[in-house]
Amino acid sequence: MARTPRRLALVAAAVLGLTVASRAQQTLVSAERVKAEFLHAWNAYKQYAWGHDALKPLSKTPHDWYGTSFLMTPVDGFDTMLLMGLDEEAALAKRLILDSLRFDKDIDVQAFEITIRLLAGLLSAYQMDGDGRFLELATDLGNRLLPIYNSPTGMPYRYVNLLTGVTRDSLNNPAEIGTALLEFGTLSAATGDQRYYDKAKRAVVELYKRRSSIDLVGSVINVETGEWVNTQSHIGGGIDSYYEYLLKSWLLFGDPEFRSMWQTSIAAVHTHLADSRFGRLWYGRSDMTNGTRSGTEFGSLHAFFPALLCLDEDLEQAALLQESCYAMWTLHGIEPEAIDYRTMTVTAPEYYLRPETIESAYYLYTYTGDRRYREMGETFFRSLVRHCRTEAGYAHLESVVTKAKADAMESFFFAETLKYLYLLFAPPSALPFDDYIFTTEAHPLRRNWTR
Ligand code: DMJ
Repeated sequence: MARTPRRLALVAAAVLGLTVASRAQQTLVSAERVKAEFLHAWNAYKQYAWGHDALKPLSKTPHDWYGTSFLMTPVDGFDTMLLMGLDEEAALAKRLILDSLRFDKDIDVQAFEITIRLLAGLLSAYQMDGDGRFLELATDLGNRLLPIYNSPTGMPYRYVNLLTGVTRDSLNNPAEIGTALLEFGTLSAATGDQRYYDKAKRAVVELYKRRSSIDLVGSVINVETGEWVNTQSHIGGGIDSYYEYLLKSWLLFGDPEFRSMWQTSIAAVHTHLADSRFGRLWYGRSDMTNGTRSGTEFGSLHAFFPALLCLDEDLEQAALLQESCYAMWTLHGIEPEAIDYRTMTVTAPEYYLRPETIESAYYLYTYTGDRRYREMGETFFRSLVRHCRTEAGYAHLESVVTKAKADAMESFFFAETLKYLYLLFAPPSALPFDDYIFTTEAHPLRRNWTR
């Protein structure tokens, strides 16, 4: 039969239809497969570490950060279960949390980690589930954390005793100082008590005021004297989420001071930290005082930045940087903790089941619809299954070069890594992106939310 143009068009349409259909199927399967892997890890936690902070997946033993449990894994993982439609598992986790989570303990905790994992987890649980007991727990925790802000500058101490309110550690970093307002501000919105918002905001403003003349911040500052102790500037661990919360605080609360602080800061980051000398776009290390380049290390924690650039609607830069992150991931088949981008060699070989590159692929896919980012997601998923899966959950890697495993499974694997991977493959209706702002631990907080 002759192939008329119309027929050719029909054949093409049929082939295209098949391709699209099989792609849709693949996509569905991938979302379901992520969910199955979540269950694999969660069931292992249930079997070997129920009621504890986390599971050590190789020894199949529980781990508690402070010798007593704050239920890190169930609290961090709860909203992921809801998003995945794992309602029975979510109900089990909820009962455990409401029956046994208590904060009146004579223990010094690291405020940053407790805020991003527990306070954020409880607040998103409250918003998504609606049970007021989540808010009671969040309020109790927020009150116990507040003494961290009682420093002469208003910038927080790193540790606080949950029972006595005694604080310690006056040397702090921008990430730990500036990553609380999404949580504390949401607590203010939920309780009507403005103190949480005001104290967390003041800490950020005080830090921002101490930026250098070229608008950069350093790595370590003394919260009692306000003096910088380390002037190295970068966007990696220890500074990363300070930038993240400048932009997200503007987007979540509409407070114009944050828009202005973000715009000034991101301009300086692009000017003094971006580095395209070695064939790709990277963000390196410079001295905050004069912008002198002092290092070419880029790590897994830097890889949140393409996501942030998407939120800033800088898609071109985001896409370029994501390609660099992908090159880092594929260097040894799974992402190292850090590389030197000048030589493309590994400087820190561990993989801690981190989410940041996956988070950025999810944002880029959401903003562009480009299949490239789902393909990246397939690589990430396959690497995780191949190198980190164990009989009892997923394990960190001691080295991405040797692939030797380490006996840990961080709660952010449940809160972030698997959530972003799932959302990358799930239909957009799984979580209407424009209605939420994700905290740094991937807990979705509702925009325009009122009690
Ligand atoms: C998480 O606890 C948070 O994303 C934090 O901001 C830094 N990174 C870890 C996961 O890698």
